[in-house]
Amino acid sequence: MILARKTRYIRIAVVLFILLPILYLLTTKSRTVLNDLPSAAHARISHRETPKLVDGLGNLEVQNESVRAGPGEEGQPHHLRQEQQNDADQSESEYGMNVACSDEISLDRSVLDTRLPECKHWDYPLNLPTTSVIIVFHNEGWSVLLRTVHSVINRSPKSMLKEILLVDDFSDKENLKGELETYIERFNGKVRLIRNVQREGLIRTRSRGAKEATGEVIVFLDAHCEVNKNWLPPLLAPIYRDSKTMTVPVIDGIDHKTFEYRPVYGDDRHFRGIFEWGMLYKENEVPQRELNRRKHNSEPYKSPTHAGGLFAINRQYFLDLGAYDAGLLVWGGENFELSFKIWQCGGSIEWVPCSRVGHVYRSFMPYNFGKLAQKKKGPLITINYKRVIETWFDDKYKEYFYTREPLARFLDMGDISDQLKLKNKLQCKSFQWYMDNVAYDVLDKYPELPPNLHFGELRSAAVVKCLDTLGHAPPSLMAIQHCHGFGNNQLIRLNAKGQLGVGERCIEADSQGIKLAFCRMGTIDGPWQYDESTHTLLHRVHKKCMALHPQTSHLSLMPCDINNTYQQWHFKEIHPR
Ligand code: UD2
Ligand code: MN
Repeated sequence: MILARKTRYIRIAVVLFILLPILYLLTTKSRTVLNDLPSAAHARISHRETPKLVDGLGNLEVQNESVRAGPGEEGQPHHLRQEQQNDADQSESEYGMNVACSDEISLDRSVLDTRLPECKHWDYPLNLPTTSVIIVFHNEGWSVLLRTVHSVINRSPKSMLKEILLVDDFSDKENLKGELETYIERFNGKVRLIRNVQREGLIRTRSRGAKEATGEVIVFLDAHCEVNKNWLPPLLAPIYRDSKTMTVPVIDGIDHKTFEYRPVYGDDRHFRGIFEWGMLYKENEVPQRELNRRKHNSEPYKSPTHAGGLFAINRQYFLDLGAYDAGLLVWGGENFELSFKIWQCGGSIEWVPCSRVGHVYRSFMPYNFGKLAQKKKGPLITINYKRVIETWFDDKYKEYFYTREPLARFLDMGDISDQLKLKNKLQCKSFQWYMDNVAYDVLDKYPELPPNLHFGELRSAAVVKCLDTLGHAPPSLMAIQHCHGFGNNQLIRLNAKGQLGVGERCIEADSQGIKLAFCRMGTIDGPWQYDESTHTLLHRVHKKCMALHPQTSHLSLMPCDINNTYQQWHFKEIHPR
């Protein structure tokens, strides 16, 4: 009897011994904070399992994040006092953003959670790959750069964040020199700093960062970002399942004057990266065909390209792709190079709605391109585009680029034989394959371009002056100016379907005069007809001709008079200088 009771006690003790730790684990799970995850050994979710949408909160959601008070918390705008206006103006002209405002906001401020509500309910694998976050910078504002660092430290799971690698692209601001080394000591080695010994530009600097990084995955961020809640696991999960997938967070806006953190899209619509034929980056609503492939609205979707700055990729895969083409200089086009390379050579790009990162879009570019640009003839960004399209486009598509950017034909792009060798070695697919299978929405928005009949300056026969946009944004009146021969705002194109334009903009006419306008989406034609013998420009709809007012220099449509020199125009081809 006594013995029986004793064994019952032992049994109860054994059951409790087993049950209590389980109970403990279950209750503490809801207290898990992002920075304090169970180690991989305890992970319930296996290696390459697909993330699951769960009823409760997802396994990596932070609960009860402490609420702080102070300027800019929750991503609210911060307004400086009237007497600080000078500091604000000064820093805006130095950095293209109000660093004086940023200086008053905590480096650890909270941001608005801009994710779809569903995003909180994903269970991600707990043993995702280790990550190096690479931040390249050139003369960035101190508090802006460091808030980027702090936000990554604060909002990334410790077990996944191997390091933050800061790569200084030869900044010359004093505080970014010795002081920065001292500051990052507080992160006990988690934040590493390396410096270029000469200016390399952001593209080469990123490639260097990738080589120096030690994480399995690398994530690039601009030096003026703030990552949002639980931003990292959703970026890593698709890469863990397929190391040839590159992932891109959705980029929210941080106001360059007030540092307000704003969601980029108000509702749950999704956009993806495309381009027009002059290689301007564009975003387009994700086609239904792509949306339908997914089960949940917060799941990643495929995208032809990306804006450039913010993305995650398996480090070895990036290096196997040759990192960025080392012939691309300073800024621009590297986003396309990497995108075409990935897609055409067997990888894929996914945008991840549940990963949000804020980025400060500056009012202007505060740095110049340094010595790297001086060595080059012609605009450096167009040279970059030319390298990219000459490597990755098929001939038919190259023509669209040269039709939109006629001067690019004459630019020296340097040697691309290494790029072509790589393309061959990796047995990459054609651009036509990419257009048919990946970027199938590009031609809907930007149809194939008819060839140009003329491009160059459009000179008046009456005065030695040229049509000029004055750099104004459309809609705006066109003007007449001294001909400078550099193209730019005076580079006018007329295509075989009567479209007169400057760059991606169109020249139209109404009762106010001759105007620069947005070309209607998807249109490649226009109302103009140039008469090669009389040199008049007829507007076929209004049945009048482009005319210059002899006294006011105003441009408008007038009843055609072929003998009036103020209605006669000559295209003069120009070559880049
Ligand atoms: C966009 C991208 C940017 C890059 C660029 C095209 C986003 C949000 N931003 O322009 O990442 O892809 O397009 O190349 O998608 N920097 C250097 N050395 C330089 C110049 C810049 O290290 O010579 C740094 C700079 O401090 C910043 C980063 O590179 O951290 C990107 O430069 P940006 O912010 O001027 O480029 P952005 O956002 O206008
Ligand atoms: Mn930027």
